[in-house]
Amino acid sequence: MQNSGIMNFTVLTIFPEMFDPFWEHGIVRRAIEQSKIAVSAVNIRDFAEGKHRVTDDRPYGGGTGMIMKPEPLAGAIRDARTKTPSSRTILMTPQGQKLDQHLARKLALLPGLVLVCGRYEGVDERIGHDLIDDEISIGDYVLTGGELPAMVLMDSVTRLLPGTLGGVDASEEDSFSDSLLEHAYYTRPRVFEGAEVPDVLLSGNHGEIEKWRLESSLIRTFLKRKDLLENRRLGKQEIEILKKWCRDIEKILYVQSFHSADTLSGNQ
Ligand code: 4HQ
Repeated sequence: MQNSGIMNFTVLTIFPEMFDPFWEHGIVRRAIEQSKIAVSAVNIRDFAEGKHRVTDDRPYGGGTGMIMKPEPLAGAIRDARTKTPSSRTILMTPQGQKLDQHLARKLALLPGLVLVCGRYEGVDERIGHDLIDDEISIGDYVLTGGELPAMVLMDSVTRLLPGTLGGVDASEEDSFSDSLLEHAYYTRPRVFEGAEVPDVLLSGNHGEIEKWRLESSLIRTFLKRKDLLENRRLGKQEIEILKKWCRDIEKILYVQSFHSADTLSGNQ
């Protein structure tokens, strides 16, 4: 299912140094060290002409703000594509397809990504015509550049590559964590400021622990993100748990129904 080769990330940006701390920490750093990913941040300015190597210019038609000139970007994209011909070129923009776990999983199957990071008001429209394969957004808010979106994308993709999460099997991801919220987690101490860890987690009964975790995931998703449940194909066990809640709630309401005569007569 997964691509067994190395994932190649090439970022095109006028601020390549922004990526150094990202490459140098945590799971991304380890993925580079273990050759699960290869990374490079290329300065678009290196492809700009003239003494001042200008990458931006004023918009035709007037108005405030600056636009990224097409020639340096085109040069940078063509150079990156020549070096990694099987890569897909993605422009980070609020106009793109919204990044979610499903899209991250599809991207993790590709051999390489060239991520184009705009600055200023955006890039010249003509860049999109044949130099960009896809446009991706990380959400409906406006940032000052595509660098943080590119890091978000690479981070979400890197942790999906086989062997990058250290011990955790990436296929565990596929089963349900994409459309249910995580269950509650606890670590030592057993009692923290008077609050105890649920007994079942100390029981050593792995079947019961798995059941508790699924129920914890379901209740958290139900309370905080109903939309995720509504868009989900529920599993057999999940349906059983939801039905149990329904029965429990109906029992509570059934008992209440005996009080209704009192309530109607004004006797709360
Ligand atoms: N940008 N998701 C780059 C974003 C953005 C987003 C604004 C992209 C500025 C120049 N990119 N332009 N949200 O806000 O991807």
